[in-house]
Amino acid sequence: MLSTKEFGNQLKQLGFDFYSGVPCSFLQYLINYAINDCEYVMAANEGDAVAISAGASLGGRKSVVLMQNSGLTNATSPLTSLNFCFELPVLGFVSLRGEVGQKDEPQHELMGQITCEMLSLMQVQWEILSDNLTEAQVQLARANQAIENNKTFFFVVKKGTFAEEKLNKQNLSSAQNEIKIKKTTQDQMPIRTEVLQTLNKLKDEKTVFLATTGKTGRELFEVEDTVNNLYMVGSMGCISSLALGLALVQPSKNVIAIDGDGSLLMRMGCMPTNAYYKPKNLLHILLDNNTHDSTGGQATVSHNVDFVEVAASVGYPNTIHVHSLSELETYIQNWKKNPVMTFLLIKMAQGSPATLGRPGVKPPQVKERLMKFMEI
Ligand SMILES: Cc1ncc(C[n+]2csc(CCOP(=O)(O)OP(=O)(O)O)c2C)c(N)n1
Repeated sequence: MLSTKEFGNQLKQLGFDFYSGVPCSFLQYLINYAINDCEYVMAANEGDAVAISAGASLGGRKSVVLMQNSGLTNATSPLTSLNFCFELPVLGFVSLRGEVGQKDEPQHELMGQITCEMLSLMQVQWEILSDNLTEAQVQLARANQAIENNKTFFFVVKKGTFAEEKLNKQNLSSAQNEIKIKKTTQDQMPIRTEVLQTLNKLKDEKTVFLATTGKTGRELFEVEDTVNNLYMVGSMGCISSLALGLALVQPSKNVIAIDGDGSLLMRMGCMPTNAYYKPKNLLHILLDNNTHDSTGGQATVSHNVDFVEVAASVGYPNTIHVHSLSELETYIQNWKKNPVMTFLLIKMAQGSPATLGRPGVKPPQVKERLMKFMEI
């Protein structure tokens, strides 16, 4: 068995001290170590955990993600279209429930057979973690090398690998909404490009814009391609989790996540997590056009969702319905002066410029120049 403390300290010595994950009993003791001795973000699901860790990696931290192999299926979208695509590395630990030849529950049988194959298919380097500390240290050195070369690396963890590490009492803080401003008048209903033009005017030397999948990123690129922008081409639904990881590790930067209603609905479990950690330098803006506009304008169910109320009820400190572009500008300027984690909702009309291109700069370059902008 590995001494969890010694192994965790080895990880820490290599710089891995930021964790996000969802628990698995096989990883219980490593998670306990992370909660006790490191920064650990409790994600709602494994895909969010990967995106949160990727955000920390974008912010220059070596980050770890912990998950059960049943959750690897949830994490495939960010692993393949965020980490791979942007060369944003995370060090993963995935349990091997359902190991072939071992007795386990029926729901783990298939994942037990395909976990390693799935990692290989996703071009994630992986090794079965040894339960011998000397061997594990050698493996860690290889993993660290991969991370330093911007490649995600996963350890597959069998039952009984980690020795007991007690969980200290977790002191939970309570997330409380302070300001909630609901719709009070008609919405101006600008189109997306107009909203993005307004946001673009508000850029400065410490503000970064992370734009969700689809036309939001494409239009932001067209409005003006600048080094403070990231166009998250894939991993739909992960923008605010990516922003959370970044905001937590780069507290001196203003991090603005530009989300879409389809995207937020896809992974709404991120909202309580964002609210719980509530970095004051995180602004979550929702552009709600009640459609999947990027894929042809099919309706979403957002007309039935009171996002301002949802954000308030999960504990976003400020949550505001913005009726117009001028209100949007005012609230962002106020947030910059008095940062408090804020959710802004703006209702939008559907539609895009007739000739809309795609970002001409490749994701790894977008990442590199953004990191340079943040002086990482
Ligand atoms: C996991 C996943 N499912 C589906 C898609 C296809 N897709 C790309 S953008 C998009 C719509 C996004 O809708 P929304 O967030 O509301 O933004 P809008 O297009 O309205 O600006 C969809 C479904 C995808 N990229 N990834």
